[in-house]
Amino acid sequence: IGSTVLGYPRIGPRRELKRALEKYWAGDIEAAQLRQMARDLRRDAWADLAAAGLDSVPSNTFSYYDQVLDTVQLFDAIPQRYRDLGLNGLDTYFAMARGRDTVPAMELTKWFDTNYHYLVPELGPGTRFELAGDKPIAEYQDARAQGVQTRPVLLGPVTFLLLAKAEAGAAEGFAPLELLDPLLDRYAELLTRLGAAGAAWVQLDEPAFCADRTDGELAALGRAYDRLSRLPGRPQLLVTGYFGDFGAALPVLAGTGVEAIGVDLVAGRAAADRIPDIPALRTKTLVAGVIEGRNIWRTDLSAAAALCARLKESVADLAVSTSCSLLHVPYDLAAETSLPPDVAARLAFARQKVDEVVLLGKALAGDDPQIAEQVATAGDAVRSGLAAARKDEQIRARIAALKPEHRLRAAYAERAEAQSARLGLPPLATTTIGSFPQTTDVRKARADLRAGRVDDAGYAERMRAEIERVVRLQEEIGLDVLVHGEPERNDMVQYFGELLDGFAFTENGWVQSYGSRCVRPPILHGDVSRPAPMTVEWSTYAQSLTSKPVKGMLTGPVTILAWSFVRDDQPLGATADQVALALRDEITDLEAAGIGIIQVDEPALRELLPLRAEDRKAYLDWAVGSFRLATSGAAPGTQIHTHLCYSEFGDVIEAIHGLDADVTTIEAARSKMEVLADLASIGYSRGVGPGIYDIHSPRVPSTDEMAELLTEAVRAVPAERVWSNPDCGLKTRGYAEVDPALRNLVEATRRVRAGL
Ligand code: THG
Ligand code: ZN
Repeated sequence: IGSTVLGYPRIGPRRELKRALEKYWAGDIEAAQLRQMARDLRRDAWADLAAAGLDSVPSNTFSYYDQVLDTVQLFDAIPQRYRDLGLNGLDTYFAMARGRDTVPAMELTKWFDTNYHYLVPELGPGTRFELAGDKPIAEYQDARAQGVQTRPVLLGPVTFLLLAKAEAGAAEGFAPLELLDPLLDRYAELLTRLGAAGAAWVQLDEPAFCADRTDGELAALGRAYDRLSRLPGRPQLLVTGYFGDFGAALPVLAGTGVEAIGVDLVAGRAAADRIPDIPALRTKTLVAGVIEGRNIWRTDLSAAAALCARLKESVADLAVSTSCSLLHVPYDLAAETSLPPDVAARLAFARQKVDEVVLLGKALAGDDPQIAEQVATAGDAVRSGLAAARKDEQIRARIAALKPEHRLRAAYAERAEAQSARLGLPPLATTTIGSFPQTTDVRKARADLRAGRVDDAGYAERMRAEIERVVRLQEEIGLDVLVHGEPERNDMVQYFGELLDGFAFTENGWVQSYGSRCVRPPILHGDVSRPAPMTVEWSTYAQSLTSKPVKGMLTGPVTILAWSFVRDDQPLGATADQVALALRDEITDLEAAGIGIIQVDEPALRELLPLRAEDRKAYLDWAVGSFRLATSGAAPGTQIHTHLCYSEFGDVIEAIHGLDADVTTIEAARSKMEVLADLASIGYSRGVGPGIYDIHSPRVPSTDEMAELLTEAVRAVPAERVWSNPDCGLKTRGYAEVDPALRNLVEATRRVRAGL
């Protein structure tokens, strides 16, 4: 295999695929034009990777939406409700991804601990897999016609089944893994066809095995690859595990007939020490993932070369690779023109990581002194770049002086009394999560500021007008706790990053989040501090307009880290504490300006939870600790809220209690208030706002429906502690939906209140 990468970005260096997809969905271009655009993007990527000097170029890493959804379609595991639409293949695919008419989309969820989201396959005892498509074969052939011999990448069969859920109505106890044998029949068919088409290698991704797995699941992995490796006429097989330590999967795979195993030696560094102790690996190729695939720092190539040289002794052959697919980093540093030079000098995006892999591969293949020199220079550059990183002695001194009481508020009973006296809110107080719809006007005002078409004063004027409109609307609707609506914010992390020292921003550093949607994560490159208040002006303006309490809105330290590219030269917890101190100062300023309720959002708390249980306590300790550091400076009479979303919270329910917020609002509308029982089971005794209106759908919920959910909530939790709110921010919705939905919410609350 030599030198390779496990995957490459596909949205297009200038988000060409995003634009083409959105045009196609809007009916502005034909399918043929979309396909042409996609083909051009794939061809450009192959040509680039081959020209860069990779020994093995991956293919089938392109997707119109998601690689898991591709696998659903490839093996014809399309849920019946989408077949019934009677659409062609491409439109059936998009119907599964986005919904169509009255048929909602398939469930979207986090891809392991990344900010990428995949569509969850739905399988049942009656699912019949067929090799219905030829995408991997067609892409292989297309690359070959272009003169590039590629290695098709497939989602592995066991991970595919482990990521799937049982379809609605499947027999109790049915687990998708029961379908392994029939699925392997189809993988065998596909591998045979790829072999016949000329593919020398195929990559099968099994990242599910970097999380804890049962003995039965490990046995299934062994059985799967034992079987596939016995297939006559097949290509050679590379099986990869990433986002952590491949753990027990490593000896299991080494015991099968696969030729190569790819390990993540960045997130799963500890695996390196066990490799020499696995005798069966001596006959295998180790694809050493030493170039980090999900962060953007240059690699210390001297250290990586030393590690590879050592591991080479224990295996038949060693190939150099990225730790995971490069899908999770932006395309090309060369597209950036405004990064501070000292920060840019420390960075490697996807294209630069390819160069690192190639150089390292050459260094390991021979003893060219010039190559060795380049590797040594790269290592020196990383070390001197780190030495020159932004340092803030003041913030370091504050961190060093922290004591346990800095993470401790007054007792909840005392706080509850002080807050109730100050705020005087009714039971089932109504509020929203913070953002209001981002109108074209608001977006245009921000764009005008960026382009210099409006000055700071003119911009502030437009923002104040919007805030006033949103405050008046909330008063008229009759909400109890108001928000300013966040018109000034692009993204809830980017906004704060732009106002803090220690962050840098890209112009084109887009990373796919799901489908056509991308994020542009800020780069947290040095010590973090807050040069000036960040939100006080907007919140106090809103408060000046009304006698109702206005909630201040901040993003918590864990979420700021989760949605940024973060320095890797100190523990995440140390960086989180620096961010927390900046937020703590912001809260002090908001309090001084008269804001009595402050929400610190942590939607990504669950996202960074380590894949392996043994690592979770350490994570939750620093995550909860940083949130408490941010919020514990608040006076007892200041009500701290937090908001969580995007996931199942069962695994972190105790940590939610540990945050010690006065009120937690949480996604619950879709899960029918189940989260309340979870909270009750651990003795959660603070305020809770179980979202009673699912904002992820354009549907306007009726008063009856919301009253029913609220009634259910007050059955589980005393009414004085229950809040009435939507389940997430409203920025992705339009007023046509938000206006009636909030009116229904207020009406439903009045009704339930009256019956208390
Ligand atoms: N911010 C960040 N990460 C996130 C979310 C977020 N990860 C989880 C979740 N929310 C992902 N959801 C989205 C939702 C919408 C968009 C991206 C991720 C989105 N992006 C715009 C696009 O692609 O057109 C670009 C936004 C922009 O112009 O800045 O709509 O909220 N960091
Ligand atoms: Zn939310």
